[in-house]
Parts: sequence; C-alpha cells; structure tokens
Amino acid sequence: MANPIVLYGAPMSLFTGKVRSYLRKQGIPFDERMPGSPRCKEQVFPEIKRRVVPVVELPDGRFIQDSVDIIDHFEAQPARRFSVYPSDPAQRLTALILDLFGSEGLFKVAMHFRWSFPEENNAFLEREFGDHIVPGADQATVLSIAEAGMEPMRKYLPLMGVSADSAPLIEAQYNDVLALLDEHFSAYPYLLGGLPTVADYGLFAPLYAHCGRDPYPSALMKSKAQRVYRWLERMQAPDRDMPEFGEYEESLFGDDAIPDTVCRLMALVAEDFLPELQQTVAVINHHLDAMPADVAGQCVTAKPHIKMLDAMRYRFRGEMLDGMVVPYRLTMLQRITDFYGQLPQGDQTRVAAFFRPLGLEPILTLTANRRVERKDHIEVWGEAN
Ligand SMILES: N[C@@H](CCC(=O)N[C@@H](CS)C(=O)NCC(=O)O)C(=O)O
Repeated sequence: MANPIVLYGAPMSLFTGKVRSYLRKQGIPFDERMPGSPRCKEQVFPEIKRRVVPVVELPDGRFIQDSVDIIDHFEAQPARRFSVYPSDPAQRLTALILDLFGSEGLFKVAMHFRWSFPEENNAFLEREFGDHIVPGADQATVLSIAEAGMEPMRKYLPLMGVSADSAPLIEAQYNDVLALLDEHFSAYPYLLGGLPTVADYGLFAPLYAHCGRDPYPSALMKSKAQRVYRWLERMQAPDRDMPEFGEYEESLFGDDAIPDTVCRLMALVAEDFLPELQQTVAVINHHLDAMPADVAGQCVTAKPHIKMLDAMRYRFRGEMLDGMVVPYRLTMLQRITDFYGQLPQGDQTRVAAFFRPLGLEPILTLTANRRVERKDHIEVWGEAN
C-alpha cells in the first residue's frame, strides 16, 4: 500500500484547519502529525526552510507548504470530488476576495480573542501549545513546555495593532462578521450555495481554529451565531452534514447569483480590510524603490521565517492602528488581480460594475510594482509589474 498523505499541523493552527477540512470534504485520506514529531523537526522544517505549518507530505516524499499551494495541488488532481474555485467570474472573484479576507484580514480578531482573555483561555491553550511541541509526552512535561510556544505568538499582538484601545473595534468586527454569517448560514449551507469554495476555506481558518475552539470566542459564537457554529461542523464533515437544509442541492448558486448577505460581507471587507491592503502595497512599493533592479528570485524578507517586511500604520474603523507589512499577502492579492486581468473586456466591465457599489472595485487592480512569487516553499520577489 502507498504511504498515506501526512499533514503536519495542529488543532489550534489557523492554516492547518483550512487544509484539514479541505482534505476531509474531498475524501482524501491523511494522517496528521504535530510540529514536535521527530520527522517534522528533523526532515520537514529543514527542507521547507522554516518552522511553519501546515505542510503536506505526499506519498512520493515531496513536501508542500502553504495552505493555498496545498489546496491547489489537490485541486489539480483529476480524482477530486468537486472544484473549490467557482467558474463564474463574479463568484470566482468573490471567493478569492473572501479567501484573502479570511486568511489574512481577520488576524486581529483571531489573535485578540485567543490572547486577550487568559483567564478564560489559558488552561485550554497551555495543553494545545504544549502538545504541539512535545506530542506524546506526559502532562507535566506538556504543561512545562507550553509557554515556549505561547510567548512568541503573544508578541505579535502589538505589531498587529491589538491593544486595549483597539479591542472594542476588533470585538465589534467579530460581532458584525458573526451576525452577517449567521444570517447567511440560516438560509444557505455555504457562502456560495450547496458546496464549499475557497471563500469558505479562507473564512473557516480564523473562525475555526481560534474563534470556534478557544473557550472565550467560541462561547460567544455558540450563544450569538449558532448557524456559524454549525457551518464549522459542516466544513469538517466528510458527508453533506446539512440536515437543517433538507434536500439542498450540492452545487453552487445558479445564474451566477451572489446573495445579499455575501454582498454585505464584501462591503465590510472594503471598509475594514481594503485600507490595510492598500497601505501594504504602498509600503512595499516604497521598499522596492530602494532595491536593486535584479532583486527577482531573492527572499522577500531578511530570512524565510520572518514574514514581516516593515511596520505600518493603517486605518481601521475610524482609528489609525499599527500593522505588519507582510509580502505574502501579495500572493493572495495577485490571485484576484491576475484573474480579473485575464478576463475578456465584457466580463471585466460586468464584474467591475458589480464590485463598485460594494467599495471593492479598487481591489481588482491593486498591484505592487513587483510581484511576489512562491519558490521552493518561500516567498521571493518576482518580475516587475
Ligand atoms: N501562508 C501560510 C501561513 C502559515 C502559518 O502562518 N502558520 C502558522 C500556524 S497557523 C505557523 O506555523 N506559525 C509559526 C510562526 O509564524 O512562527 C499558509 O497559508 O500555510
């Protein structure tokens, strides 16, 4: 029998959840191992050049890092159950935008609700973080090592603008997202109908690993947004898991439809996240101005494990917050601008008219002066735009 696919990750990891739920829904068998397992420490991390999960090891021994690359690898297999990329242009762009927003734009929500409520969360997190470093160890060892995994994560909070001042804004964003999604999932099983797309996988990442599991935010979700909680369960089920929808068809909305709840969520993305993306592009362009012309192929930051190029200030819900300039985000933004750029003129006009009133037309053409590509598991500068 062929070696099984191995997923290196952990239950509390935001990006592992995205991949795990994708593999389950596609009926792809896999075995999960934690970052502290010997093979992960000794083979996987040296090969991918940093300590990061998720990583998938294929039966032939190849490694794939990055949740997007992993999903795209399986997406390209002829035996997959269904595609997670809608073919209609407006639905495709909607899915790509919500994937970016979920994967990168709800970071503040995820980190605030994990780390700002230690009284409620810490007993849970200590075991989670201890286990992922020393899987299989006795409980005393697990608990004694936990802080070594937790402390580096807490250090991100000030860098990403999470503070006592911004807490009410971040909490309001969580409430708004939950309310919108609860309304949506009261009517539909997934964002774009009866099957999950990358929109669902992107949003699932923070809403599951942090908000759906950690004690404090998950209690809020269960009490305020039961339908969102049910969607989290559905996203991980290998079967349909939509009994509350009766005979709901397992297909995307017909006639290229995008319901009002999704439109309102995208208007929230425009308001809450577009300024952060625009500032990211502006600061990256500023750095590029000072770089030599032959920078293509070089790592985008000082070292592969450093994800931040610079610090920035950006507008969030009427206030100026500190933020991290993360070049990786351009790779997810390029999926949107590349798809829009290759559309025939007529489709471009049609989708631009759709996104304009939502405030999202600028994202369709928001490009930095140079591309960011992924090569040998890390982000490198690509060609000039
Ligand atoms: N873009 C990557 C992000 C992976 C990532 O940030 N993983 C987190 C866990 S959810 C991690 O391993 N962080 C370790 C660190 O940043 O030091 C992906 O989509 O896979």
